[in-house]
Amino acid sequence: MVVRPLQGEFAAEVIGLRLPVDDATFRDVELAWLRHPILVFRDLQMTPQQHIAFTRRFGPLHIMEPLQYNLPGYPEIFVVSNVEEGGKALGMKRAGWGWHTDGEDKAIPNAGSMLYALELPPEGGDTLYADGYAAYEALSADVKDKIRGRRACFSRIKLHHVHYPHLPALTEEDKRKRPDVWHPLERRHPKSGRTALYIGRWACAIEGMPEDEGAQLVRWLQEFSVRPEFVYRHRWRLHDAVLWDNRCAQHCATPFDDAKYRRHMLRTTLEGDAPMMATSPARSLASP
Ligand SMILES: O=C(O)CCC(=O)C(=O)O
Ligand SMILES: [Fe+2]
Repeated sequence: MVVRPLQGEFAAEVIGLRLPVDDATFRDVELAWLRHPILVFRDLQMTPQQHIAFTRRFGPLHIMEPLQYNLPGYPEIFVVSNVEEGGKALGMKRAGWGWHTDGEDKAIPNAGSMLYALELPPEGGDTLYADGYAAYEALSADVKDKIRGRRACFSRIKLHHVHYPHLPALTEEDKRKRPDVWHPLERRHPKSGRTALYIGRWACAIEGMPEDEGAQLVRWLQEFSVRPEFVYRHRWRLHDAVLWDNRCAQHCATPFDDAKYRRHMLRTTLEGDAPMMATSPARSLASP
């Protein structure tokens, strides 16, 4: 197995990994992921069982709900796909067409996700990743002062119709299951100990700030965090699997002609921890 940088420290590719991996190899992968939040495994041959077993070594898996988009027989695998068979969608269409981190709208967001490419369109459908560590470091002292110790509100209820206009509106029960959540804007990564700017498309307000001012600062942070200098564009090759760290990186799927081409991807999702405020006393930093 060889690890080669793709863009600074942020993204790297792993060549020659064969599953299953032994403990020593897995430890190398884990260390590589801590250093490179976006890890691209090239030419990975894996069955759904192997995908699940490999991801589970990083921690407990999350089962996406409702189960309608999961691979039959494999609830741990979420299908991102525009493919239909017999008039039935095999997965979620247009998932993640907008900057976000997975699970940012939940009290316990997901630590990481691993997306595997099984069918790709000839053009479009790249995935963009934005480096939250680099964005945080690049903030001016003035903006850092403004967000220090503050949390942002992430609201599925307020923004569902904005981000998912093609999906049915939330029912009262959905809303009860997805109440607004508040997360620190300066987020300490539990393993690296580094601070990332934590923002995404479900953010809408900042605690302790008048509504207008908070909404304006959220928009400014959303735009700042995805400036081109922080972004890695992943151009998928067949059988790439990308493991990304939702605690310090946003991602965004880009459009493709989904009336004409097929794009079929399988994703496993890691459970996470409640985001930690960077200004809170450092906990002992566990090594991975
Ligand atoms: O399809 C993609 O490129 C990414 C979709 C997404 O946001 C996800 O799978 O979490
Ligand atoms: Fe996503």
